[in-house]
Amino acid sequence: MTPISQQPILNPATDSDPDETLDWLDSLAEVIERDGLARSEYLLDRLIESGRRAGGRFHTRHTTPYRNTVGVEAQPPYPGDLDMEARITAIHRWNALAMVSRANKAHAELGGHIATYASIADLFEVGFNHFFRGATESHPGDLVYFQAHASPGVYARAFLEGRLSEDRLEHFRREVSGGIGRGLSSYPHPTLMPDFWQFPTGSMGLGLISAIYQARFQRYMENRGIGAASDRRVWAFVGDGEMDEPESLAGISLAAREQLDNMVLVVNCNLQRLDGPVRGNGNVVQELETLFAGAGWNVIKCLWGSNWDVLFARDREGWILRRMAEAVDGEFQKLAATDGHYNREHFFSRYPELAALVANMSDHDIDQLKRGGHDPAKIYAAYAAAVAHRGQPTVILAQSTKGYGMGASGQGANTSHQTKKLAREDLGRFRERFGLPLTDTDLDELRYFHPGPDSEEVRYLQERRAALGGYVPTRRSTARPMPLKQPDIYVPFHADSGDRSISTTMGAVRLLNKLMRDSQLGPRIVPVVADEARTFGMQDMFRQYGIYSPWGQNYTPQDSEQLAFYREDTKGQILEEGITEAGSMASWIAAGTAYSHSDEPMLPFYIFYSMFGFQRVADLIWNAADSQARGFLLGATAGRTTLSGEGLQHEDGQSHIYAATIPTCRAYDPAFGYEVAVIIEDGVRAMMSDGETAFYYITLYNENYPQPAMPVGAEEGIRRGLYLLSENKDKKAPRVQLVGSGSILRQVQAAAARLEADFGVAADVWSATSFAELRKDGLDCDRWNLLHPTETPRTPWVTQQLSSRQGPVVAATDFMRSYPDLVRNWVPGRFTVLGTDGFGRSDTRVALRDFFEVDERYITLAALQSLVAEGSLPRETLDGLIEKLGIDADKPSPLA
Ligand SMILES: Cc1ncc(C[n+]2csc(CCOP(=O)(O)OP(=O)(O)O)c2C)c(N)n1
Ligand SMILES: [Mg+2]
Repeated sequence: MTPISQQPILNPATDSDPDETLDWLDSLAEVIERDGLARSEYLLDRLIESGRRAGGRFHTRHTTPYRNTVGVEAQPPYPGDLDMEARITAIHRWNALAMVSRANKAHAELGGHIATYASIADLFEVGFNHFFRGATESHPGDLVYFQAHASPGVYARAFLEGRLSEDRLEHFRREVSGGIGRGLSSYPHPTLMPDFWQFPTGSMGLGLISAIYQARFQRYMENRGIGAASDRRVWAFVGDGEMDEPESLAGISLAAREQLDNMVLVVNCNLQRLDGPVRGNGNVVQELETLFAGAGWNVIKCLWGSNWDVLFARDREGWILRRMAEAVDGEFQKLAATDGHYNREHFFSRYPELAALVANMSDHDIDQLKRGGHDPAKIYAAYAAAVAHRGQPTVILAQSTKGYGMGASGQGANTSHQTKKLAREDLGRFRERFGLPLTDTDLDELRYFHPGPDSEEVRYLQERRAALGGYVPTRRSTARPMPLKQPDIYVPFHADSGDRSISTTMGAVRLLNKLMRDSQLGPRIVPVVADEARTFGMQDMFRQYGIYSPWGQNYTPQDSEQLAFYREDTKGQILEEGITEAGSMASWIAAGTAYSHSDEPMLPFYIFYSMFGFQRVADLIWNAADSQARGFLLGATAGRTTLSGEGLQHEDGQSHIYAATIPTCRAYDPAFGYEVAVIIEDGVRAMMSDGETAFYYITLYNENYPQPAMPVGAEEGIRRGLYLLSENKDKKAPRVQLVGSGSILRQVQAAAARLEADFGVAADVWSATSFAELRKDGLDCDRWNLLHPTETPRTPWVTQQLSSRQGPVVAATDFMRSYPDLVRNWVPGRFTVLGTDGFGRSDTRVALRDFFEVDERYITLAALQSLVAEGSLPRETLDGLIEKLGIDADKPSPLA
């Protein structure tokens, strides 16, 4: 007979024959008893299979009971000195707590977190002592994505390792006042601690998606034969609350599909987030198990510590699991926040049989019952099972207690996330609980504790790290320079296109093709697309370079007869990510930082609909910048009026505004193919040869027009953001300076022609390849001038260029007016800006440019108005002008 406690609750309303149900259950119980669980699982699988053949759905649930996946019998012996490791972890716990508390004592505004590291300390430490491999000559080392706000614990460890001095701990979250480079960043930031942190994880959700695409990128490199193959692993530590971020889940099916068994994800299931429980009325562990198992991951639950083992062993009837299945996380949290007595009364006393199980235990014993995430033996068993597993990525759902050891000051409390100090009596209990050799004064003064480099603890920790290859995290901050010699590649793109009309997108794709054929640079290029390669005319690359797939191509593609067929290949170079801009960015980051994590400089080109770049994944781009990723982002089909037929959702007039917010982004809005070529050549030089920390964003258009030849000497201006494209030689005529960017530059040229022909006005035409670069230069000069008031002032490039010219300035672009407005401070004289503010809509280019008031007529109008305002033309010029230009002055405004 099945023990009553393990029987499902039979509901007569849904069970038409409870006796028959019990017969089946008894049979199953018998098989389990006689032949074991494996046999019973096998039989059930066969039953389900045959039921499905008969037409039944038989959806199986992806959950297992609320207990450890690795049973006691399968648990390997612990390879380390548990006692020693407990002492070391206790010291980290103390120093992390002291660091946050001291910082906040001195400056209450500084912030920091104690409770998160308190919950994840053991999960980190087992990794540090037994799993995370550092980079050596013979092994590239593992890649560890640390839960961001557990950073104090990682600093505390580095303090014991002798990598961070006490002075640096004192400057936690004070990265400026102590001198640049002396402080410790709040969260992992490669930009702020370039020799330490490898991966920024502080924006919740981005850590996991980045880690998954990193694991996939490692496979990609290996399959393409770049770098030596290795068993390097990617570890990611995330919070359970963080799993609600869409990006956290965005990569999980890819990881399973590509069988990324080089990936171990540890979810720190402390059941709490910032405000309260993650799933008060549910079970986050069970929910995540369903999601991950359903996606095809190997799921390992690490829920209970070793002192539960005897209870489970005694509980032959299964009362504990029954009780656990009833408890929701809100209750588990309360149990974590309370003492042994409360746990006895509220958890164990629900059933007499359950209460009997703990009858011989004192309240103190019950209080000592640990969760799996706080028991190194259980954690080790889970990690060992994870790294031994083949064919699937592994997720470890580790149950822990938020604010573990913080007592009434924060253990399991809804307020624990933001707690920055412990009450004095809780400090005392903390000392006792973790056996810390601290005096009362140490506690009162929150003194850091270092047992000394020759102490047993530090020697042990150093030996472990030495055995595992060195310190983690450690970041390689400089790239192996790639000496590139390929100017010939770019030169043909400086010529005109003759009679052919082509778009800048086409030009850029052609150039990319050429670069990929270069023997040095070619193999380093990683083209990334999110299901838009055909949109940008890249389909030929499918056959030539192949689409990466770890499976090669196990089918005959539909278009196999065609020249440019859809070719998948294990050595494929193109990352065709499908419709996931977030995934594509994560791939781009992995490739763009390969110079650091893999000592292999790679150059990713991610080409996308410009609207679905910054607008969609700006935070990942910010993360890329922090990661010091290098590469090209190509925002194609740019421009509010140039993409024309697509409308409000697709027509981008704002990405350059976003781009200008990123300090290391060099963003360009070129009009012509040669400008694209000069910018890409500059980017390749800067990022691959000179190791500059920057990435390039280039907007590309789909409007076809004849591409002119590059004016002699234009390169510097193209790179700096502005150059003179054409000059009107008429010295006597009233003069105006017309500036344009992207596809609207051609409207500017048309306006110049009309001004000359119809109004006798001389217009000089400028191409503004980057208002953002001009602005940086302007800000830089202003700053220098402000700080050096007695020295000869510096003049920004835009001022230098325009101040030698006469006449008011009019600028027009296919982006919002705030884009050219970026340079307003430094434009001498009257400056009028035309742009495409407002929601996009679909129509022809001609109609849209009229609607947004950026076609040549409006530019002409603005130029003439400026000249009249300056007195260079008579007032009468304006009479009848609107009608003459065919403009409807009372048309609806595009602004609203
Ligand atoms: C995108 C984003 N949103 C919000 C935050 C602020 N935040 C930091 S930690 C945190 C709670 C995290 O809870 P959980 O993931 O469960 O981690 P725990 O501290 O419980 O281990 C929040 C809301 C953030 N850092 N990033
Ligand atoms: Mg949490």
